[in-house]
Amino acid sequence: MIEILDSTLREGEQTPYVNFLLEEKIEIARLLDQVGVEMIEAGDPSVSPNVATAIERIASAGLNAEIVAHSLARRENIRLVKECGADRVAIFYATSSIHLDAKLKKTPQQVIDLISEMVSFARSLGLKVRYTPEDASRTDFNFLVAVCNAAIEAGADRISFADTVGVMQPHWVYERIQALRQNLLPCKIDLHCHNDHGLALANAMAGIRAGADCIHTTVNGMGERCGIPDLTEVIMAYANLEGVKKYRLEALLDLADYLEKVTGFFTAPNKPITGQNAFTHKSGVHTNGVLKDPRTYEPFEPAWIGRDRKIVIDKYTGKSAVESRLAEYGIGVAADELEQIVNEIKRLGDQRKQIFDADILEIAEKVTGRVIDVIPHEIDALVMLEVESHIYTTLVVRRMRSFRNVINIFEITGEFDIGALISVENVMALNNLIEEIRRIPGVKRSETRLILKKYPGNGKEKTDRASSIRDPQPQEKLVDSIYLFNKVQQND
Ligand code: HCA
Ligand code: CU
Repeated sequence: MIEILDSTLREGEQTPYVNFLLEEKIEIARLLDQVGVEMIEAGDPSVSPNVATAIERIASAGLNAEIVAHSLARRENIRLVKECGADRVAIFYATSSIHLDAKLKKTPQQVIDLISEMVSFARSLGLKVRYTPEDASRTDFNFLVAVCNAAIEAGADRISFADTVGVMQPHWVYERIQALRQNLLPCKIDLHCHNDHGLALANAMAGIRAGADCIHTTVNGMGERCGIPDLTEVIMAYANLEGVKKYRLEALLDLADYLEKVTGFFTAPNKPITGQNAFTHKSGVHTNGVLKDPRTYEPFEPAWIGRDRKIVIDKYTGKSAVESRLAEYGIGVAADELEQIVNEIKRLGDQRKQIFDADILEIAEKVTGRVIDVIPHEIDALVMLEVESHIYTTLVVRRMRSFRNVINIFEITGEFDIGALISVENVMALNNLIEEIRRIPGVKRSETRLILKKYPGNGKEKTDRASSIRDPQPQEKLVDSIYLFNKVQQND
């Protein structure tokens, strides 16, 4: 049975430009504990007072997970770990000749002596000890065995096999872990696999197959450079492919969202499981299959992880998807009408137009000649925000970008500082999103306008949307198409 050590608070905070606040760390630890990970690596207390305090607070929070603190192989650092109240110290010290020659200037025997001494010292303080041979994957095998066995003899009960620069392959990890198992004294083996070649999760799974015990993860796969395996992917891969059901799935989405929100580190839409497109179907063939039986194009029920299936209507869409979308509104159309509606959708799609439910209803109205008097499920709205004068507008923009339903954000001139185009499934979701937006620190006032209809304008956008977000052009106008709005909410 696998174990998980989540290192969002240590490896994850080594993600470029990511730093957590104290309260954020405590919230992350709490959510990780809800998921049921066996160990939480809470940080290295020598990094900064914030890190040390966070470890202290997390260690005394009464969580079920074992609290691990990272440490260099130095007495004063190990003592700090003890003072923070962590259950375990993870002492790391590189073992590859590249690191020994270039960075540490130590001989193999000096390393063995130092590790024995530091592990014994940590044990004398009453700490459990993991020893990490950093860059283990590029370390001479016999030396690796010697130094790990020295650590185990001195009292370490875990070894973390670190593929520090992500150069392993699954078959290779399998052989190496099997060989380690045969040569190491009794201990648990952790796998710390970096994702530099996109193989981190595959490598970790191969290592577990070969007899290792534990996988290191971070939320959203954060970490130095390309990070390490994503917590949700590890849990879902083991749940679905290996039948491991011991972790609680409910908090996983919250964790992924929360991390995006507080770090501004956004995951790609095609990211497995938590990515925006993970359960969205587009081509006619796929949507037709999914509407008949979702198993045709889904590896598992999205509801298992609290997500919804989505079907995109655009030029790839077939008749069955459009028919089913209209049926959701209680609208039935004749076969020839359906064909005309689909053709019109394809025509619009060819113009690269994004098609909302409001468009489909309008097309259906034109084609059938009947009045269709229903409210679209998908609601688009413009949210305008005024920001407190002492707060940088971009800070609020960054928060806004972390919400899944925010399509576009603009810094603007005039009465409001920010305008955002949002798209949600229903009125309740709209209310919730507005509530969340209003809670963003620095937001003074918000005003929301529902979009009833939208029309393509005659002009062309000067920049693509993504680049206008990254690099706002003051002369860009908030609205690039004409909208008719209806004011729904105003607050101070
Ligand atoms: C690093 C250290 C480490 C340690 C892994 C571990 C690595 O280089 O920052 O202690 O299990 O990747 O080797 O993260
Ligand atoms: Cu690492």
